Amino acid sequence: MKIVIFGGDGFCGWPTSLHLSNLGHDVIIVDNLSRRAIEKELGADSLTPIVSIEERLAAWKEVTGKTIRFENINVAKDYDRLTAFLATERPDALVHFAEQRSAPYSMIDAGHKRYTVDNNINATNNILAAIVENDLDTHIVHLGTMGVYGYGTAGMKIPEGYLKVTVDTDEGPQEQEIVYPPHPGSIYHMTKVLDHQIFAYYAKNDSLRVTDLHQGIIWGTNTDQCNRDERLINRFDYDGEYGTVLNRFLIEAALGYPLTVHGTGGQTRAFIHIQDMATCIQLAIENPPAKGDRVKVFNQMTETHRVRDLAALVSELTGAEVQNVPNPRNESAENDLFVSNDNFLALGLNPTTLSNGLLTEIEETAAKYKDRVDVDKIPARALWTKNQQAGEPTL
Ligand code: USQ
Repeated sequence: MKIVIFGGDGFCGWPTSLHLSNLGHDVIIVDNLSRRAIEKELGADSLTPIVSIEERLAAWKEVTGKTIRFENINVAKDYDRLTAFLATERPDALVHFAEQRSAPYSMIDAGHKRYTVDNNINATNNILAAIVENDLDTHIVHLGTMGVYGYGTAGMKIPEGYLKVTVDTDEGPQEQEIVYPPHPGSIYHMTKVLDHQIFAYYAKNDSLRVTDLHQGIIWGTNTDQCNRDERLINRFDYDGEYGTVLNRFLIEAALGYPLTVHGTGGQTRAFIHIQDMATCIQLAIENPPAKGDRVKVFNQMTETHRVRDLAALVSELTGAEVQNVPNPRNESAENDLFVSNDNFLALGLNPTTLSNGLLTEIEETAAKYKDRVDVDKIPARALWTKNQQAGEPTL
C-alpha cells in the first residue's frame, strides 16, 4: 500500500514509519518538524541524540535499501500544499499523528492552549477536507487517546468507543449505542474528543473510512527497526512537559533523582509498549471499516497500572528513592480503570506486557545517555488551575 504518515518524525510516527516500510509498504512522511521546534522552545532535548530527518531517511536506505520519502508541510496551516500533495499521491491509507501530544504542554498558559487547539483541530479538518475535495477513498487511521474517556472510576469496563444504553421511549425501553460520554482532563485531551466529532461528521456526510485509536501511555523507546542503527534511534523525552511517567521514572532512577510521583500516585492509567503501538497501527490499516460505516474505535492499550505501583517496581529494580511531589495537574487522586481491548486481541495482537527484562533494556538506554540530561528540566512546571497557580496545595 501507499501510506502517508502525517507526523512521521515524532515519537510514535517515526517507529511506525519504519515498521510499515519494513513490511514493504510505500511510506511517505509528512511533517513540519514541530516537535524539534518545541524541543528548542522548552530547552529540553531528547535524551537520545536525534539526527536530522534527512540523515534518518538516508540511514534507513543504507541499512535496508528501502526508500521513505519526506515532505515538509504544515498541514494545520498550508491547506493548498496539503491538498496538492494528496491529489498527486492518492494514498491507500494515512496515519494521522500530526498533533501536539502533551497534556502538560497544552496547559502551560493561554498561548499553549490556543496553539494546541489551532494545530490539532485544523490539522484534522484539513486532512479530511482535502480527502473529500480530491475524491479519495483513503483509509484514515488516527492516533487518539484513552484520555477521551476521562480518568474517574467508570464503575464498568470501558468499551471501545461506543456504549450500549437503554432509553425510555413511548414504546417502552429501547437499546441504543451512543458515543461513550467524553470527559477530557486537559486541553490536549479535549482536542482528541473534538477530533472524534469531526471524524464522525465526515464518516456520516462523506462516507470517509476512519479508524480512531484510543491509545494509552507508551512505555519503551525503541522498536526492532530503530535498533538497527544509531541514526535510526527514537526520541526519548524525560522533561516535565513531554516525558511520560514510566520512561521518566527510569531516567530519574539512572540519575539518582528521586522518582517524581504526582500526589498519592493513586492514578491508574492504561499502557502499551512502543513495539505493540506499531503493530496495532499495522493491524488497524489491514482491517479498515467499510465505506458508510461509523468511525471504528479500538482501545490501543494492553494493561493498566497505578502510578505508585510503577514507582515501587522501578525502585525495587534500581534502588531509587520515591518522592511524592504535589500534583501539578488537575486529576483524580485515585481511580480504578478497567478497559476492553478485545478488537486488537481478536486481530491477533500478542501483548508485550511490563517485564523486568524490558525495563532493564530501557534502563540501559537511560544510563547510556544520562550525561545529556539537564536535571533542571525534570520537574513538571505547568500548573493546571488558577488555585494551583495561587499556591494552594494539591497533595
Ligand atoms: N505522573 C507522575 N509523575 C511524573 C509524570 C507523570 O506521577 O513524573 C502521572 C501523571 O500525573 C498522570 C500519569 O502519571 O497521572 C500519566 O502521565 P503521563 O505524562 O505519563 O501521560 P499523559 O499526560 O496522560 O499523556 C500521555 C501522552 C499522550 C497520550 C496519553 C495517553 O503524552 O499523548 O494521549 O499519555 S492517556 O494517558 O491514556 O490519556
